[in-house]
Amino acid sequence: MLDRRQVLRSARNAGAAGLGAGLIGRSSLAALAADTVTLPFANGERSLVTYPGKRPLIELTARPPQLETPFAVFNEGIITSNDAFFVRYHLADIPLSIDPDTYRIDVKGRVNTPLSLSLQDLKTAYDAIEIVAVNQCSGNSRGLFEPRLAGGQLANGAMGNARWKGIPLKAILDKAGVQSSAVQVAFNGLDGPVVPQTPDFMKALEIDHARDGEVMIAYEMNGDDLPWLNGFPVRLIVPGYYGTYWVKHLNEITVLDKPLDSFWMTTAYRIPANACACTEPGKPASTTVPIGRYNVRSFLTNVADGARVKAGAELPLRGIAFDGGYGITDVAVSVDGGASWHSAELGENLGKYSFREWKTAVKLPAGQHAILVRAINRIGESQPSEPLWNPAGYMRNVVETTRVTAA
Ligand SMILES: Nc1nc2c(c(=O)[nH]1)N[C@H]1C(S)=C(S)[C@@H](COP(=O)(O)O)O[C@H]1N2
Ligand SMILES: [Mo]
Repeated sequence: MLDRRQVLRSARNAGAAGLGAGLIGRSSLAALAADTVTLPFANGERSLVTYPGKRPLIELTARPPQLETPFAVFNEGIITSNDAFFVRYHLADIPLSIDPDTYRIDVKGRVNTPLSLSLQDLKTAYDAIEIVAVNQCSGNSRGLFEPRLAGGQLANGAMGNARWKGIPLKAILDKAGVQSSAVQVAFNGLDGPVVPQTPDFMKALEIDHARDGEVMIAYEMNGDDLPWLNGFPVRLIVPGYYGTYWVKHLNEITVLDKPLDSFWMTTAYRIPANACACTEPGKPASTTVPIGRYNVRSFLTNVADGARVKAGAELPLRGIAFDGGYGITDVAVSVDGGASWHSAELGENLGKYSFREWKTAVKLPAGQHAILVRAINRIGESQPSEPLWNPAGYMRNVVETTRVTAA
């Protein structure tokens, strides 16, 4: 199944031969483009860099590579191209060479029959499924928080929407036979810390979630192999849930009879345990829970903040909206500061985990205007008009405002 052509194709995706040599540092791996961009917050100057298999993307860090998608990409369509998809890693020891022929995923722990699956097994012994789903980092838009806080200073480009093909995690767990003592399933990938003091990146899902039939092990993204930096050759897809659970270069699945005791579950990626997942700015949360589903977000993609538009003329507006898997039912636009809203037309429905396109048009008289966009999902959740705050800078979803001058 995995023939030479495919292997070559994945090598090409990953930047041809010599991956190892190339992936070591920015100086050798990423061609530094002359271009820079300035994200809309203090210290927002960034380089655009080109990694193997990627077009120029916004560099957050070089070691490990962390790349943000330039926002204009989201106006190209509701599927985010593989070469434009953002990249997030925690640990600098990322895999530099992977042999698809010997790659194995171990399934172990509280199972009746431990498994060691090859890519060939995954692709041939199980029925494939496809889901279009948004992958969004918990800290997407963190740089826009006020007061500012620590962590990757991202604008709105740490998200993307792709068609994932793979097999349901449930199929593998059923094959292995989950024991009745199971409470969680833990996931580990090939990357690791540079120093042993740093905790390895591991995540876990509750056993019922892991077996819901939608959580999947993906080996294709938008009809091609996964890009190297997005988890080649396989990653976990957790539809509707923040990217932190979407473990890349997945090679270990462990069924646990007690909750995973990992820094990345017990300390990091936790949100205040209240309805808004928020605290008073600057204040810690008294109790926290692991981050879960996406809240509702919507963006205008065809008009940039600060744009000049023609006064009195029809101004077409379009953009994207998504949520944690209930599905977007309405997107509305306001040009009077939120006093009145009018609903946009929704585009093709690629499923409840996908970006949903929206379109409408407005006419603006000469002067300064603010275009507000707000979405609502099937269970009536929407977006706050004032930003919420939490100590880790997660889950930003304020109603977005785009300022334009009509003349
Ligand atoms: N192996 C591995 N998987 C990982 C991570 C990581 O550091 N290592 N980071 C997670 C986080 S926090 C996010 S947001 C997503 C980002 O996916 P991407 O890099 O494909 O965009 O990967 C997740 N999976
Ligand atoms: Mo993330």
